[in-house]
Amino acid sequence: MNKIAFITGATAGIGEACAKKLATIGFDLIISGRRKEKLEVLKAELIKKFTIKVLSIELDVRNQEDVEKEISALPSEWKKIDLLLNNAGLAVGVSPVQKGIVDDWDRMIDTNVKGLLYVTRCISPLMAERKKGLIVNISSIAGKEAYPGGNVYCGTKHAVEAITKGMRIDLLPHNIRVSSIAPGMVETEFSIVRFKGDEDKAEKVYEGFEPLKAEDIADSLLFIATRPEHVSINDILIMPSAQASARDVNRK
Ligand code: NDP
Ligand code: 8X3
Repeated sequence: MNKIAFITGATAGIGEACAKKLATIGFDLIISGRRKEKLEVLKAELIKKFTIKVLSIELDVRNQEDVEKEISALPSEWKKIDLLLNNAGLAVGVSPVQKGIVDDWDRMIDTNVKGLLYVTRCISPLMAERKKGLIVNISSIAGKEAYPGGNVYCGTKHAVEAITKGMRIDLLPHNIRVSSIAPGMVETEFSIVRFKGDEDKAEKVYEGFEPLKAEDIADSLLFIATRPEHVSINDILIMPSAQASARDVNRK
């Protein structure tokens, strides 16, 4: 077996780009997400292009029982996970807090915070047993700043930042490196999801400037994953050149 990476949210955007990038350096991949058809399409593409093994797991990270069941049911050779990419996540809505939709809040907290924890709880002991591993959490500029209507999404990503720091301390004796990548605006399905399928609203987010591409984030992951074992890249903040902060975007 090659090195193995487990990716959450590999059906689109950053997760999909990271799967493709890790394939170029010979990782065998466990790709997961809720949309089974998308996983199968990606798996077929990866197997066709690269000489790697790919396992796809239909998984909603919010379901703690399923997360535990699926990871403990992995064949033993697939349990030797070298890299966990905690990427699955979403923003839902931009309502100010006084008009917030509780179901949207729950989806964000359950996915971005609790889902990340459920997966980490199952995979980090496997890494600890082998005394090696790398965990990369996808944070956001929203984990460093707050912006209007960002309230709960920013809260979840601030939580990811704090959890990343805590994980790094707890996993230190087990020789497990923990990194975070915090992107500014990346054009993916993110805004379509945030605006609940309203593609016009989603397009406007990226109007008048060049946003990051999912591949740019995959390049950051590649850099982290290819450092020698004595080097830990703790934190990458990566922004479009036209974006100086969560709110400052130079639109033409
Ligand atoms: P996309 O919407 O393109 O992709 C999100 C991925 O997360 C999909 O594969 C989706 O798969 C998966 N996902 C969502 N909910 C769940 C769930 N409950 N269980 C399992 N998988 C889930 O967005 P991005 O690629 O942009 O987002 C990836 C990460 O990057 C997120 O954590 C996001 O917060 C973060 N980020 C994004 C930025 C951006 O501007 N795009 C900037 C900063 C951070 P499926 O629907 O099949 O389950
Ligand atoms: C996604 C980027 O600016 O919408 O995390 O919060 S932003």
